[in-house]
Amino acid sequence: METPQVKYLRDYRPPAYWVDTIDLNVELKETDTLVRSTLTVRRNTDEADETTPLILNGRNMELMSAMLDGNPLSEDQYQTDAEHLTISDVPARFTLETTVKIQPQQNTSLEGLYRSGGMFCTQCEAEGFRNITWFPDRPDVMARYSCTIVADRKKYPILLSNGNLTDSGDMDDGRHWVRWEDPFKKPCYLFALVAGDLFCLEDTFRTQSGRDVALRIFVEHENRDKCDYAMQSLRKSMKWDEEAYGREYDLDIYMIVAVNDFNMGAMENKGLNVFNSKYVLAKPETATDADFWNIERVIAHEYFHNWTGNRITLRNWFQLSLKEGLTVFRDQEFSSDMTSRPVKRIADVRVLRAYQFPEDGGPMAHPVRPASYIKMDNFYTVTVYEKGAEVIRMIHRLLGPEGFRKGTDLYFERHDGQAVSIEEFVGAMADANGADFSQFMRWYSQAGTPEVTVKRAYDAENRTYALTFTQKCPPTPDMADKAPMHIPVALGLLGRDGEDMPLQLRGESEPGPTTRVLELRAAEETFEFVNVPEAPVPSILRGFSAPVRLRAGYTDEEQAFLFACDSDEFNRWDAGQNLFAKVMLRLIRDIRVGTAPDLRPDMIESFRQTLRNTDLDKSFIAQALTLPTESELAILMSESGDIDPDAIHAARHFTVRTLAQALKSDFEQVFDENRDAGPYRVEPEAIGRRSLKNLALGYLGKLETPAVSRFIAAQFQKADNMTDEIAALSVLSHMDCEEREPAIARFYERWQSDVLVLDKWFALQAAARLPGTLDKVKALLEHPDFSIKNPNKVRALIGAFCGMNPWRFHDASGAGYEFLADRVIELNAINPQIASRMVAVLNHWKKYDAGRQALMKTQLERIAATPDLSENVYEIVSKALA
Ligand code: B3K
Ligand code: ZN
Repeated sequence: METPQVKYLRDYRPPAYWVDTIDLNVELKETDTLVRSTLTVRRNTDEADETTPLILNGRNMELMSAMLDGNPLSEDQYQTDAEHLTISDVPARFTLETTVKIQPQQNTSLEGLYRSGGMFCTQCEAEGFRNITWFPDRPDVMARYSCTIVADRKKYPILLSNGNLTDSGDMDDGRHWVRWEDPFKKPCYLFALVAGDLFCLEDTFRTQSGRDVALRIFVEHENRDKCDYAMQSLRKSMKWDEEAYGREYDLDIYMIVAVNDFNMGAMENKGLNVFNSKYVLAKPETATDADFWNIERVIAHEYFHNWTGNRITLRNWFQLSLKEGLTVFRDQEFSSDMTSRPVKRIADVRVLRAYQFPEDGGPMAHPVRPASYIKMDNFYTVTVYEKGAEVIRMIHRLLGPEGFRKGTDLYFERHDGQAVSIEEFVGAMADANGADFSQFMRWYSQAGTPEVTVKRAYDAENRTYALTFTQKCPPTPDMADKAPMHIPVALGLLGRDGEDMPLQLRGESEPGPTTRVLELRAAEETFEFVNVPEAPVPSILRGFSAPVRLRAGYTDEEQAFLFACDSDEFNRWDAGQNLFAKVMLRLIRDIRVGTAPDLRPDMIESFRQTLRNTDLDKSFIAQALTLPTESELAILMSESGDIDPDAIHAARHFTVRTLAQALKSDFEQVFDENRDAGPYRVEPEAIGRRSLKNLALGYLGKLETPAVSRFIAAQFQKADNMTDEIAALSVLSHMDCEEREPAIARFYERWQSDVLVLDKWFALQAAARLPGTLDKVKALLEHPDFSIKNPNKVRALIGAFCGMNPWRFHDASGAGYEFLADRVIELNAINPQIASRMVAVLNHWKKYDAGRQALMKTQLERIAATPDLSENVYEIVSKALA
């Protein structure tokens, strides 16, 4: 294998040739699909002259013919290699027509044109269009598209592409054709094509200016009863973007197609989104509250891309966060408005800390705008997406909602129809507000999670309170020394009565609001408050105002106090999590030295008070009483030594079980009080009740008595919705009881024809804490409903075992590691994107004890030595081993 080439941001040059229009003619067949493409090409005279060749990208295709301005190119007029078509002598303007033969039926990478079940579909982002035809496959080449699709009428009655349907007709050989024209210029990664026999749910949306847009959701016929929620979510998203950002939809038709085989969540192709069916299909019997919430979120995300990503797109792939960070921020705000703001914030920060912080501290650490990559697909990361959204959130916090809106208005006005970079976005924010973001830009270029330490000093005599902040960002593989960041810290001060104090900074004539945003810019800075009547407890980083690690030096008592009364719900939750984490880290220490673990009565009491607090939102209580997971504890443990998965599991298990024993009757009562009275509804109040009820069930399950397992099995039997059904079954799945196997079997019997529900069935068995789980997972690989070619199945079975079951995966024998490496090697040949996602679990191997390190390293080396290793896997593994 040749050493893969690294691409650098600093090497970016605009294209030598523009493509103004592309007309595609795609003849779909079971074998040998033909793609004819006609490009109108124009030299970019700023970059190129008559000596500059035209270089197009392409792979896995057979060139049948090429014509320049209508004249066939002879073989000496062009060269091809595995990835390029080079034409040396071209005029300043010309048309180029190429015809290629491709094999979508053999495409298991699910990039470019491929088959999913009985249909054809495409995925072009990031660089899949080059699997369809010869083209300058880069986002700064924006062209007008037209596309004629020809296919068998019976098998593929529905033929879709971007834009508007302008013509169609029948052929006398049983085929038909449809022509689509997209009036908006776009980069090729937004091209899409779908062909199949699909059911269509139709609706319309009237925009704020009074235009009617046809909304169509296409699914396999058997799923016709599972599209309503997705449609409702789409309508809500369209309305929200008009209200929150003044953004209206621009085409007369918006289409969503659900496919079963899909590498990620969904894709925002212009006017024709293609979705993983998991984020479209739902009804109460088959989808959980979390599924409904995710559908609404992903539908919104892809819709919002129409302005942030499609109309204004990326100059190059390094700018990915320009569309992804911004669009994630937008979908987070949308979800907050649709559900509960604090609960949504808690859920988002949980993800950030559990996945992004470790990424920032590991071998794949990269800035929100990466400076280099080997394979772009490896950079669709939590850093680019979630940390990118945090960076936008900080801009929003610094400017306030109105200033932020002024900034987005200017951004849309200035750059509509362009391919731009992050500077243009931040520049519009700065210009619209007269703000200075020059230091702030370091968030885009410095990787690593900054650590903010706080020292506090109360002066009783002068009634002043000083907070001294120091910040430092740990070195990452790409950069040793980091400059200080511009960090907004939202802060409140609580008096002994638990109330917020009015805040008056030195130099101010009167107190301001009870939450203030302090802006850190230097490595060390002190802020002094005056007229502070008593020593306060500070509530720092309210709402998680910056993606940093906070070291506030709280005592247990202070944390318990904040957990009981902070008016900022995020910090209230966070105080509880920190307290529980600290308690469990101490238990881990005790367990490792052989001291009998013990849980302090005040911790149990503080837990009980929150459980029974009727003033709090139930979803919030459920979040507050979900203890940090084993993975979260592993991250914390790694800050001061090697991760010990056995001790972590033992400590957490002990904590949950002790709480369950001490609060058994409270949990039983909470369970009873929160049963659903009426039919299932997807509404915040009902979701809150279910989450609290199922939280109680989870704790009760840890009692592991025959009475409890009978009770849980009965809940499983009785459940009339998937949220309750799967909650009960997953509690049972961890229990060594006689009800377990029959329940798992019954679930299969009931749902064997629903592929999405079966994903849950696979995942739950893979996540079971029981011994023998790895053998079960291996056996399930052979199950007729499992397929290694289907990414959802891979994530459900292999992903759940390796990612959600850390205790069993990190078994000291190394069997889990060997299992993962076998699967990665197998997937490498089938679907490199999924293989590289899976192998990333091993990125943190250096954080474990010497024994496990050696075992993981052996497997990484074995993967690295695999013949025909894809660039995707190579990049992850070589960085992990470096
Ligand atoms: N833009 C797509 C992700 C494409 C991933 C390509 N490997 C989904 C999204 O973020 O909306
Ligand atoms: Zn996106």
